[in-house]
Amino acid sequence: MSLTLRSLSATEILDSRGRPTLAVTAVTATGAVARAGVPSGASTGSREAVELRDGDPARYGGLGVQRAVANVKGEIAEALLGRSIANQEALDGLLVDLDGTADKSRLGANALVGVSMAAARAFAASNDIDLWRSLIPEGVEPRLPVPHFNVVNGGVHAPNELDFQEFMLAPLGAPTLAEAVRAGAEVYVALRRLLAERGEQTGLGDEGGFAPQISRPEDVLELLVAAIEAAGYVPGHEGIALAMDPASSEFYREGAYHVAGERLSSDEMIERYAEMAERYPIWLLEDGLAESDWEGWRRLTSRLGERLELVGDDIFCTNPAILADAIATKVANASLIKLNQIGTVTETLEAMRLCREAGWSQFVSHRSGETEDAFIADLAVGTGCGRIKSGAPARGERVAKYNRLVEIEIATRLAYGRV
Ligand code: 2PG
Ligand code: MG
Repeated sequence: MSLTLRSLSATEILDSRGRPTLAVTAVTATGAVARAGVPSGASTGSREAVELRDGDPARYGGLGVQRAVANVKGEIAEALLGRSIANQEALDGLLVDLDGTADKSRLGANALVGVSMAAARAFAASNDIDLWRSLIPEGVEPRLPVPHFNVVNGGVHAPNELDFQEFMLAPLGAPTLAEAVRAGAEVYVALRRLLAERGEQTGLGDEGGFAPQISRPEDVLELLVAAIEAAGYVPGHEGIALAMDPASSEFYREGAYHVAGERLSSDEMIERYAEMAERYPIWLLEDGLAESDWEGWRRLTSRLGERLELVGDDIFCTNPAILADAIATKVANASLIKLNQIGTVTETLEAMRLCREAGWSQFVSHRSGETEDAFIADLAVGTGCGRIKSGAPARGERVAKYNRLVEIEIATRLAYGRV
């Protein structure tokens, strides 16, 4: 009785880009109240579960989510009220069946993921435990993840000439999560100073990183190494390493990668990454190649897989079926993990399980459009995956996740670091 759902509601709220998204509230029969905010991406994979948007040009340029809100309050609530939330798998299975489409386009993946997250949180709340504790898979040690601070933004996240979307600081050598956060924040400040000294713009992109008018990725990497040193840290695996998400599907056209005015084949792009990894302390590369370039990905993995974490985002879309294929054919060695790409907590955990069992890393991620919801911090801790990205160490919706991790560290003294 206590773990049944008494009410389920949703409202249209704003995300960090000023676009509408959903907040879903679940209340249990015992009165536990849980809320979830739904994130939204800009550089989306073509096989992501579908966000339901109203398409009414008179409201928010067609981006309203009133239909998704109505689906939560109507059809979904009708199906779920009075049901137990003790079994997340069963509940998510119900949501998937109710939607009935392969891409969750009927009720909307934004509606489904909000309900799934709120239900998971309501379950933890009604058991009086932290969310991360109720997300621990069998046999897994929870752990505080290495935060990846996105401090330079380009691609579709910023109006500059930089083709690569994200340049991240990864404090692999920090002794604790709190020290990792401090390192990220101090380098961020040093970077702003360096940019200003060089006459570069210090305006921000969608994820809170700076968006200077620099086009060559190597020039950004150079700048980051200088900023790390200027802040008194050591660049490298023992100190602060670098990570990139070029989000290369966005600059892959007619079979070629278009970077800073150059036109590169898959193999040329791979060699360019190899050179960058040689010259700079890069440890992780996400979406180095496009989602449609599976052959290129395989060659990238055989060329650099020993040396770099090669993370697939747009190419896998946190989709267990796609990941099963990819694992079998050694397309990468790691996967990005985004709840709203697949649409339920259960399927997200399933994608992570497949990766874990195959020896692939899992990199838990925010979206470029975010809310203050810090669900992903708990997800990364509970699953012990060792890696998270939530944008810059600045802006409320980004730091909400890092602050939540610090709070968990203080309360638990869990181990920090990648596994
Ligand atoms: C990405 C994400 C998050 P978006 O490409 O990894 O950083 O961007 O949410 O726009 O897909
Ligand atoms: Mg990405």
